[in-house]
Amino acid sequence: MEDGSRDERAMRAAIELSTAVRGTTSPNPPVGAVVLDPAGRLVGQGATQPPGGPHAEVVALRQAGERARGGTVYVTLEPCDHHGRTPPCTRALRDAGVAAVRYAVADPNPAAAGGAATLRAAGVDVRAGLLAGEVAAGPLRAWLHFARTGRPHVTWKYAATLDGRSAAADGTSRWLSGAESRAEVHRLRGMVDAVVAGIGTVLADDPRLTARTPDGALAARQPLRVVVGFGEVPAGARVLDGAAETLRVRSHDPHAVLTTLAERGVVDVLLEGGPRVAGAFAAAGRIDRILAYVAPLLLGAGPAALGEAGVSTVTEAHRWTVEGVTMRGGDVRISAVPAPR
Ligand code: AOF
Ligand code: ZN
Repeated sequence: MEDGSRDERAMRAAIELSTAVRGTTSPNPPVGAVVLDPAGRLVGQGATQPPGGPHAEVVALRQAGERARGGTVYVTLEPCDHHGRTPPCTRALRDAGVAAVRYAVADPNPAAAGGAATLRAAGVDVRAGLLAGEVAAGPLRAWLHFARTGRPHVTWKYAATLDGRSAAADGTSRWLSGAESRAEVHRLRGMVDAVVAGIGTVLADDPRLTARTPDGALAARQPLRVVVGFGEVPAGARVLDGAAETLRVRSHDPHAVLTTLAERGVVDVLLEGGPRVAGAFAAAGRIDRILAYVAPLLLGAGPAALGEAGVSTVTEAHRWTVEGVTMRGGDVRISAVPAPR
């Protein structure tokens, strides 16, 4: 077997394992690991367990047992070198007698970093950077942002028509985007730590903000539902249906909202509007990614997805870079990140 493709295949398996535990590990990163024996056979797989539980490498090494000796471990994050809630993964790797470690991205957490150097000093063949771009833009994106800034990563998701409207003149907005877009948004809700909406949206649309399967059943994992802004949530509102935990944050201020969420260990946030809250987050520079679902409809009247965001002339526009455009059924999905300044 050619080594490059074997390496990539093993790291892709680790990425899949990490993606599957997204939303269950915060404030720790969702990490994936696989172990190949000296003959290149897959002998162990693992992903980060909820906080306090073992890290990905430890889960994978336990599965591999003696078969890990002389083998290679592929892991999406540099193995930790610290004794946190669990012993260092560098020690587990040495004790297992692995010959080589391939990891994707370095650990930016100063307390845990240094794993590569420690393993090299112990005679392990260590290489960094395998599929680093995919990991940094994918499963570890939110956590890397959190580790570097101390703030949760915010994805603002919205749906709009071709003429840029997110509701009709009478306020109706249900079923703007197609089934495939909606299914994707539900999968996303099942992967993030929290879904945030403003009280205005709760009053106008009565959303549930839960993750559901296409047939309407609740997904196995639910995000924390967060309603921000002043005013009372009516007792019969669907966000209070008990299907998931709901947190009230009596503030519109993005800094206050994100500080409250960070204190609860929330790393990955999906912001679902409405226009007022989205505008406040945009004005404060607290949107880290936009996911726009543009549906091939025209309304000719009705509000836009984004409200007042501190822009009065075009030179003050917030500038974004499109990182991907894909079709979702008949809709266009645009993913964008803040333009470099
Ligand atoms: C790894 N493998 O699967 C994860 C790592 O409190 P602890 O002991 O669980 O340590 C948390 C830190 O360890 C976290 O901030 C990050 O730097 C690293 N996470 N490291 O080798 C893993 N989840
Ligand atoms: Zn570790």
